[in-house]
Amino acid sequence: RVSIPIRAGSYTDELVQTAKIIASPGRGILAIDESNATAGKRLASIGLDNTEANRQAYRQLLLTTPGLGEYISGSILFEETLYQSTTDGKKFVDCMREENIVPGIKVDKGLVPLPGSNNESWCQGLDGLASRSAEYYKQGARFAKWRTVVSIPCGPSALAVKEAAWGLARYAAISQDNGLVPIVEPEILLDGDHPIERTLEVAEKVWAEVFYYLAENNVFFEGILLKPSMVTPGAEHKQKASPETIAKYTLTVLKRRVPPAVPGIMFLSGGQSEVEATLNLNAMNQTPNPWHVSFSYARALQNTVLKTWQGRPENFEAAQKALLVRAKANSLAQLGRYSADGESEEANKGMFVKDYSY
Ligand code: 5MM
Repeated sequence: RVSIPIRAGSYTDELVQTAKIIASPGRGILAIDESNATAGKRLASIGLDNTEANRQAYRQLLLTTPGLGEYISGSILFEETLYQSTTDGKKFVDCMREENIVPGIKVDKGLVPLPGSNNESWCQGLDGLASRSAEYYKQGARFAKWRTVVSIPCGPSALAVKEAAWGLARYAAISQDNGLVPIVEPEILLDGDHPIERTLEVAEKVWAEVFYYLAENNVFFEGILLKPSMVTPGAEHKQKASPETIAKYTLTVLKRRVPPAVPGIMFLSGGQSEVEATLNLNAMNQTPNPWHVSFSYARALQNTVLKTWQGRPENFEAAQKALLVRAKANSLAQLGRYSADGESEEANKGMFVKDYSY
């Protein structure tokens, strides 16, 4: 047995095991951890009020989709959802376990302005994180997520990058101490008119700092997962990049900065259309990678589901089918076998929102 030179607390084996299940072939993460404010925006887009009952109904639709576990290995929940049940009284976490889907939990407390920076933000949530994490573990969560953002047009300033990296590293150490595999998510926002080379440069800087502080905090690399944004030109750049170019630049950054001890890279979709996000992931899996390269999409898995559902009971099954279509497409992309032939017009619509830092 290889000795472990760094601290991983008493959960070492379990963390490795959890990360392996999540990073299993042909599967990825369904991110449904929208905070209540963000969930309200999604519900408003189909004319529904932001009530607990509507949030529960929507999450029930997603989490009770028959056969979902074939393509989805984990799902990130907002705290409210972790404690909720179906209308028949079955806990959501039990529905997930039956499909071999690992329950995850968003543990950050969201973004606030970072004083002293160039209009940038930082992520809150370290206070009380150890006790909250222990409680989430008892409720059935086995992995955690902390999303912070970095803005290219705002700099990024050295202060903002350092703060983002340090916060992620402290969170990761605390999560591992409490048996949760931390997903490390420094989202580099798509905003800006810069070329892809500039995104590459910023991503290299961000990941260098993140790994520096992860190591300084004795985080156990075999027991983490990453959630990077793909390396693309800024959303307002004059030229779009092909999936092959995005894959080339993204993998270049990762190969330069991420040790192969990390088991899985689970990309966010960041406002790309459903089809774009799937094509880009597929391009990344055309050649073998040192890690499992997969998805942890929110918008790129949910957009057509929401549009199909419209909050109407008669559309419930059709919406679940729409989720399976997206989940299967991304499963194929994880295996490098996806083709966009026959994709709907809705799935091709971009979802970019300027300054997505709330
Ligand atoms: C599901 O949204 C997550 C929580 O966002 P808020 O704190 O803004 O409510 C978010 O972290 C999400 O998991 C990632 O941004 C990835 O989502 P996309 O839509 O970029 O794939």
